[in-house]
Amino acid sequence: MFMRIDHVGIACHDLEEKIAFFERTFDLRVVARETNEEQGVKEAMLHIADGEGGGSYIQLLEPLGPDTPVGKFLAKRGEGVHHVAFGVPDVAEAMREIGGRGVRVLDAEPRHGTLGSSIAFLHPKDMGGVLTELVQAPDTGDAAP
Ligand code: CMX
Ligand code: CO
Repeated sequence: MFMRIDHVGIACHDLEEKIAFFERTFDLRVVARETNEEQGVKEAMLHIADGEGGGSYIQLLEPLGPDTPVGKFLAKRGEGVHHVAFGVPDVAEAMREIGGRGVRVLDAEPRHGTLGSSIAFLHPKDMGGVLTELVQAPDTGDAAP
């Protein structure tokens, strides 16, 4: 079901400062910057590698306000790893299958993620304390295998 690690999401107070740190320290490159009002974040994706099912990234997240998932996380825990995101071939199917195994799926329907992806979250309390995201890469128009 999980094809790869799509990204690791890291919560930070200052997106530009954290981007500069990752660029100069790890030679990573920003491939997308977006504001996602629905998720309450300003974010950047830094490219790590390409694989068969799609790329893998570090996602840096700055909250749009204190009353957002990342804003609340920062207030409670400070900066650090916020979630792990797995690439799946079909997010709606993965939500159904995993939900049917007793894990709370936080989204009723897939939502819009970075770079045209479709995403959904699994409750950290049902995932060993790790907020977990499912990511279906955007349809590139290529024939599905
Ligand atoms: N990782 C692990 N545990 C987390 C967590 C996280 N990121 N966020 C919250 N928790 C824990 C809290 O520590 C708390 O545990 P305790 O009760 O033991 O203290 C519990 O979950 C409830 O936390 P809360 O602060 O009361 O927060 P809420 O219940 O209001 O919300 C969550 C938690 C996971 C349901 C909410 O953050 C959510 O819906 N997240 C999904 C959306 C999201 O995170 N979007 C931003 C990223 C967007 C992207 O990747 O594109
Ligand atoms: Co994410």
